[in-house]
Amino acid sequence: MPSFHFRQMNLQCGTFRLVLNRPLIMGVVNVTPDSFSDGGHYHNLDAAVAHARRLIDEGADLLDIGGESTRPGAAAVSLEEERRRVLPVLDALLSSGVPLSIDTQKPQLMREAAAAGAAMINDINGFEAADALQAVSGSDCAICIMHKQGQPQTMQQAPQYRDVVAEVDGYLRARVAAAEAAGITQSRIVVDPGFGFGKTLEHNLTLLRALDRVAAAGVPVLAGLSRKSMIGALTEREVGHRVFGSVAAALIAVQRGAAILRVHDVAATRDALAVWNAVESIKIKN
Ligand code: HH2
Repeated sequence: MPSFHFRQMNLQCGTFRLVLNRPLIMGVVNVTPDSFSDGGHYHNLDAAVAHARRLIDEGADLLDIGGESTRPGAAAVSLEEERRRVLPVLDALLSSGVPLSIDTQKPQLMREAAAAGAAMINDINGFEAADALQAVSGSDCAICIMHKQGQPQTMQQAPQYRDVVAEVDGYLRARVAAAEAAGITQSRIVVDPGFGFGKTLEHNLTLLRALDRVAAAGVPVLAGLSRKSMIGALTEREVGHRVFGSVAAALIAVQRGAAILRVHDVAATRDALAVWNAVESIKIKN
């Protein structure tokens, strides 16, 4: 197994400095009525905060709070509504001791979240909106740059690549360069191939198998495979029954260099990583 250079990396993440000498778990907190994985479960403040605290107890190293579903066909959410969903949850969790990421495509909300204490901004749109990079460059937030092809409403209709790994890797490298040009140092940047975002099952599997090529860009890689339709297609399970398949995919991702796993099932992922970490750190006598 190759030894990945993420082991020597640190990530500046707001006031936190994360040492990436083991894979980290990012727990998903969807404050939405319609997310594909858990829509409606944690839609109000109390339920979202209680869920977030449970994920921390289960071993989440950081949390990703989102107020707009990105599943194909999801309704667009206004800035006002997304702000109303997300910022109170962020505020309530500021003292929780873990870095808080905000999952948004809206530059104005990025700005407000950074000012309110977010440690990371996660943008499935790769910070392509006008002003998105500027919205975060003056802060100390980390950024997660994700690849997608097309727009969420239609992205799964006919995704096409000549070479999915080269194209995703090339896109992410170009966006890292754009972020650096906007004043964001590499020590604040994470990249994500965007599993399920404008990709067929074959594209997703090819990317997962070759994730180390994306990791070779030298920036930590975040992988979001949890409960996704690729896991459903492979296991023939409904979304609430994809934990085993998701954990298998998460382990494959860390073996191929993922530094951060974005997951719904924190406890299960934590146990799997405990086994993986023990095997990785055992000293072999010869
Ligand atoms: N996946 C989802 C949302 N945000 N961000 C990153 N960086 N990577 C991902 O793979 C990713 C993401 C979709 O999952 P979920 O939040 O559970 O669903 P929904 O978008 O329906 O809220």
